[in-house]
Amino acid sequence: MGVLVFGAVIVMAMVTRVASHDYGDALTKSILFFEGQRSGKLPSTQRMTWRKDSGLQDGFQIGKKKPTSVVSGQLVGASPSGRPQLGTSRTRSTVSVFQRLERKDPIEFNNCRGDTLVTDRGGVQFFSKKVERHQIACDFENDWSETQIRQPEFVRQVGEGLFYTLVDLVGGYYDAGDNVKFNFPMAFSTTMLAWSVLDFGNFMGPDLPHALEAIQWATDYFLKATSIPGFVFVQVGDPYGDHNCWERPEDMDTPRIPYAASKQFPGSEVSAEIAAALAASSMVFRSRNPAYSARLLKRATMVFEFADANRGSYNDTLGPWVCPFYCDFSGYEDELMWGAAWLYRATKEPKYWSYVEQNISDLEKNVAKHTARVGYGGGSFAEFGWDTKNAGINILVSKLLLSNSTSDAGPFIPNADKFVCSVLPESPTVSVSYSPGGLLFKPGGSNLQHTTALSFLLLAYARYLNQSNREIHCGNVVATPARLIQLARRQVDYILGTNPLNMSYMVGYGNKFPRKIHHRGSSLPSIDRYPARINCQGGTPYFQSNDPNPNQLTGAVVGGPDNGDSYSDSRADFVHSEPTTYINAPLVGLLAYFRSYPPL
Ligand SMILES: [Ca+2]
Repeated sequence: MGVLVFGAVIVMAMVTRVASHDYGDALTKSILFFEGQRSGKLPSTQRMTWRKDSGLQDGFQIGKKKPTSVVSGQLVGASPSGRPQLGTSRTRSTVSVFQRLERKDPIEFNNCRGDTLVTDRGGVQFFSKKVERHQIACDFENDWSETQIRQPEFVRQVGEGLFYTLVDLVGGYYDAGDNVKFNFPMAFSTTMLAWSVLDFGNFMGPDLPHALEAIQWATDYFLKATSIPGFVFVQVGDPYGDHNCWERPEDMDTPRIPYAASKQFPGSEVSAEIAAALAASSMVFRSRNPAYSARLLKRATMVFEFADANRGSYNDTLGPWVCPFYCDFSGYEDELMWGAAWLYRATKEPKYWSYVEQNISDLEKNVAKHTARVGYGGGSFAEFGWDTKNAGINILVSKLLLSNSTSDAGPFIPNADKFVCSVLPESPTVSVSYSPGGLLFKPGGSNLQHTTALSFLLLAYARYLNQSNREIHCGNVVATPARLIQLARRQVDYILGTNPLNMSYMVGYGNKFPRKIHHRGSSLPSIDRYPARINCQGGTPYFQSNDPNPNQLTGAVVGGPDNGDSYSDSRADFVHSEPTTYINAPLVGLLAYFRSYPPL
């Protein structure tokens, strides 16, 4: 009898294992993906070995180095002649929104040592008449940790917001299937990786060290991007030049223009998001590497102060260089609050709590104002992504409030509850949609970014609610923490293959997954296989090929199926077939939790 019961238990356990996904395998792969997106000098520990060093001159040289002794100079920051077109579609495009000035001849200037430097041709196509010779100094080791930020004399502005400098911007991540380093979504992805480790790091097992590496790969870069007082580098690479080529990152010869926010040309959203990433990451490293953690936190406070004191959107100061690529449609106020909320969590300093408390009432108003300009509206309670942080702010602050049982909770917990009620399919106030197969959908491209980000918030909030024995009422519908977790798991399972097509949307997970993802490095032969250079147009046949990508970008999660659960696996269909760091970053936390809590 005892043997029979034991046998039955084994059979049941086997059935459960077969029905469940291998979340541990998916977790490993979801983190491995970030190695495929690395820019810079790859370490000896690199596991995705078909990728090689790239962008090693970022910040030092605009384009391909000329075969002379002349060193290339730098162009940093730009104020476009035209206003950004906020009505532009949110999908990414290669259509220029303003007239560029073609300039083929080099521009000369002097560096601090008196050397004459010259830019490569084409590196400054948009300021042909405004450039003048000037002197720059060499003090780039200065750190924001100095008590007083002095006006930097070593980065001088000329013309329409044009700066020259030499600064190390090697490292960081390519955001998606191209080779531009967009710091705004990179910072959001970093914040979400850090939140994943803070809440779910205990469930990551042997993958935790890799998750920490993934975070540090970004924070090392952000320390460089904020190393000059009064400047925050927001992007490296001319997006038009980059998107017009289909090149491996290792072969890049498009203009690697660094763009910066400054006092005169603010970029509060990207600066505040970098501050959030640094603050959240400082908590991750607090016990593991106290000195590094302290450095991150100190920089976070300085960068936040810069973002708040010099308010403005990089949409307006960098215009067509950031829009329509990563245009901050929702305004910068949400990033300032998000940054302050993370700084409060990291420092416990009352001034950050006051900032959050005092500005929360304006947040919804501000977002409504900005979103009205671009034609998408509605409540912002269900908005969470690289553009809009509202739902994330409310959930993050609710954790602090629920654990401290503070008397004056403000609107945060009601707002967080509204978020849940806007996502739950059975809620009378649901504002997202679901495909027939059960996948969460929101308007815009790259849908799985919404699915993973909102599912992360559901899971995080469910655990905070559990700790305080709360449940949510959406009209007459009761939402328990268990229901929130169930919905989050349903979304993760869909991504991993529990869907009408029975296909995984994570490359390398399961047997059926996207083979022709929109990703330059993955779709071109690797350097190992084809060492000769493939130039800008040389990649076109690979882009147009019907063959599967030769290099597997393991762990990459693509934009996903359409709202009818169909997927065409087309390289050209970037809305559905392109992976991004901000799809994966929240998924890391989700997979870690489900790895430890498989379905009962
Ligand atoms: Ca925003």
